[in-house]
Amino acid sequence: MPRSQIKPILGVCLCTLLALACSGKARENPAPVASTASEPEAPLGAPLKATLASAPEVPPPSGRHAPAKVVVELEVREVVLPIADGVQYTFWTYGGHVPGRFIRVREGDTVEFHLQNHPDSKMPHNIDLHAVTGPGGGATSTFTAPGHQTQFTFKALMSGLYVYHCATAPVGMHVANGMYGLIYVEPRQVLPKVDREFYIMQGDFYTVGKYREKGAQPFDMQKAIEENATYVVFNGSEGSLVGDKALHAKVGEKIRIFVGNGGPNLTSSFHVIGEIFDRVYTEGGTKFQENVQTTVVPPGGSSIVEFTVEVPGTYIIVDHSLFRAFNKGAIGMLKVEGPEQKGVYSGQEVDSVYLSDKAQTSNALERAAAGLQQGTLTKEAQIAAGQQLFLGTCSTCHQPDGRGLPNAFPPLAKSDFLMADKKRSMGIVLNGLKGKVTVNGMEFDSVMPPMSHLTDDDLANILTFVRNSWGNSGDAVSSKEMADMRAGTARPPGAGH
Ligand code: HEC
Ligand SMILES: [Cu+2]
Repeated sequence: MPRSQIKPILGVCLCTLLALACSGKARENPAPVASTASEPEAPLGAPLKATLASAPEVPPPSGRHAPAKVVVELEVREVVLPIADGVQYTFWTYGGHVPGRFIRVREGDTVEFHLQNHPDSKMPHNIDLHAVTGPGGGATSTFTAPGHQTQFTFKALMSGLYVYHCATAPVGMHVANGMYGLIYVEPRQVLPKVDREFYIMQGDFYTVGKYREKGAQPFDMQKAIEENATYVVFNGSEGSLVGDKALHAKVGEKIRIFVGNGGPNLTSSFHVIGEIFDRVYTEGGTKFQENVQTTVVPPGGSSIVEFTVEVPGTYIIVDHSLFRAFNKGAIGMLKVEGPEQKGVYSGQEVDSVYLSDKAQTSNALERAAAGLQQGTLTKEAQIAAGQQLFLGTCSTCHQPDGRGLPNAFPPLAKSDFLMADKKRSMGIVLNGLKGKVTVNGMEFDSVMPPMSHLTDDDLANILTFVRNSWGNSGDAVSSKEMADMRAGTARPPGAGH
């Protein structure tokens, strides 16, 4: 806040203190509040307990026309949760999930904040709320050891959508483990009512294993320092807003999304494919911009976007830095139901290939991952997982039915070339292929890019699927075989790993 506004408040506080000391009459004469307040200060009344919400839910509007005393209780928990199918990560959370619970108060409220650190925690934590005016945003008052709780009180002087986060050293690591959330301070003049409000917060994560490498994945400090994210996701995990967990709305409804970015490193280019934001309260502040395609949300920053859904269908929510969306997890979905609006949009439904394997929450992938971990992986489970992965990875070129496209992409269905040499096919997916090949009597002279960014088990599952579909029949390819192949061949220039 501008200095010029802080001073008068400090002045008022000082006067109040003096008045208290001299007359003891402060109770009957509540201090006139701050120059920022356009309404007269009403008595706060009995304290209210804040209702918090877990993403993608947002707590209901306060509905109040006067400030109140609001009590917020937030519990820090260190929990193991999936960050992707079959990949576990130890998140440090405000309330058990990433992002932290959504807090909603009103401008002028006095917030009594309680931070609890669960006894099972291994680390001390604190909280810095960007909505707080005061040193550390609360961090200096809330250093909380495991099994302890702390308390401080602040006045929500400024309306807006604010990030809160942990500020315990190493701060970057606490934030990288998921310690962030949003607090919305409603303006005195509330925003117009909408049909649905959602909470989406982006974050980047750094694991020792590569993207989708199965099992428990520890935090990688060096990757975090280099800002080389393994995952970039909405609401704490890949797939948190996809398939069964997609957001829902009806044609004609007005949607408001409270967007946050916990970072710690990457600035989000928040975009909803096929929509234009009617209004964007840039950086979560009071002014709005209209007719916006993509809004920038920096780490430790926010944005409030509003739009009306005119046409039914599935809208894909992305960070428009697209490799993050398609190769690191930053994809969500908004499913809109209702009558067609051919005048606005006539056309095909969303292309499932484009959505790739993210279109469904994938039990097949989970089952295969669990099987691999427990040593019980069957060929059938590999085929099921491989089918899903094939749709996301290979089918754009080789086609969903494996028949390829003449003169462009060779067939995998009944491919004599594929089935003649298992090892060669493993080498092709890992390292790509270029030059003349003859498949089923047809000649191809093109380039297939290396697929080495995929994990060994994903590649093994895909090949097992391909080698046992569309009339092909062969043995399974194991993740071990793929690993040996990877270790035994130099990566060509441009390949991922
Ligand atoms: C960007 C397009 C593209 C993608 C994606 C792609 N391929 Fe290919 N693939 C090709 C092309 C082109 C060739 C032929 C290369 C040549 O002419 O030398 C090929 C050749 C092959 C061959 C050998 C020829 C045959 O038909 O038997 C196999 C096996 C194969 N691809 C499997 C896969 C698998 C499995 C995936 C997914 C992991 C995949 N490809 C992804 C374009 C692609
Ligand atoms: Cu912390």
